Amino acid sequence: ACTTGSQQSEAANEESSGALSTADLAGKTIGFIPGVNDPFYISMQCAIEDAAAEYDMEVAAQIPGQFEAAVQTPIVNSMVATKPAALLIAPTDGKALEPPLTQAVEAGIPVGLVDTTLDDPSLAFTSVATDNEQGGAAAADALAELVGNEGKVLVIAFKAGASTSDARQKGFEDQIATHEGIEYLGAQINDNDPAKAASIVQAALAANPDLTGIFATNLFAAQGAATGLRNANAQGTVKIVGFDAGATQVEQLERGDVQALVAQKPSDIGTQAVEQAVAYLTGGDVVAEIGTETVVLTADNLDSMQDAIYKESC
Ligand code: T6T
Repeated sequence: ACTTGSQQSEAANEESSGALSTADLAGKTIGFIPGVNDPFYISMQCAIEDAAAEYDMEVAAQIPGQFEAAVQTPIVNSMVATKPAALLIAPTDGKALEPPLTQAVEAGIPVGLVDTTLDDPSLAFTSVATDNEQGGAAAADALAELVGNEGKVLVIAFKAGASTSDARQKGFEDQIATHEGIEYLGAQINDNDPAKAASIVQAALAANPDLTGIFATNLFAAQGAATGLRNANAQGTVKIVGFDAGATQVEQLERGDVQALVAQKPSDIGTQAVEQAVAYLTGGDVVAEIGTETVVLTADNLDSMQDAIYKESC
């Protein structure tokens, strides 16, 4: 038989790297471990399942009950024991998840990072995420405009140590510093708990009657911040820019309790991560880092942006 040089080297490559053909992927499993059960990760999982189905692959999802490294770590360990062909995970802490994920890689399971990342992401074959710093900066500009460039503003950071929370906060802080009329009160952490975000907001408002704006760094922070303002009867007076676009947040936007939402594209993250996993497993070209877009939703553009709202189920 007559093979070309490049065909020969592809065949040799396959043997040495153990790469599969796309037909070999059928019946294999992609493990998925999101940060927690919420509409952002539900939307991502739906896209992962659709993309995996293109290759007749299965998806096994194990969902932490809380956005917590201590809850997620044993889930990683039990997922590793099932030996999926690849693992896609949103690590809830940039440091704490490194040891269990290193063990996964050592057990021969390729790891792709989705949404959040590690302080050192080099163990992963790909990292697919929103540009969270840029999203935080966009939130700062939107909030500055909403408050007419004056008064005090506050950040609700959903979780210290989670890359997305830290990057959104940093992007916001760097950018708000360029708006001279605004006094930045700093960030307070709500541990992904909407009730805690509500009480942070009520206490901040009591201490600072001239509070004009809040940046809430994720879905639960924004939901809780809006509830807090409503409890204090300050909805609409103090402006909120939130991250994410779950159904409850969108209702709050429609009601005027929230003025803008930075919506991520969780489906794009999921689809691209599966494409990279397939490339990795089949010996194709893998992209180490992929950034996905955000869009800003307001009451004015909401009608034309319905596709940006996250799913509650597939
Ligand atoms: O904001 C998203 C995600 O990007 C973040 O890492 C964790 O919180 C969400 O899932 C929203 O609840």
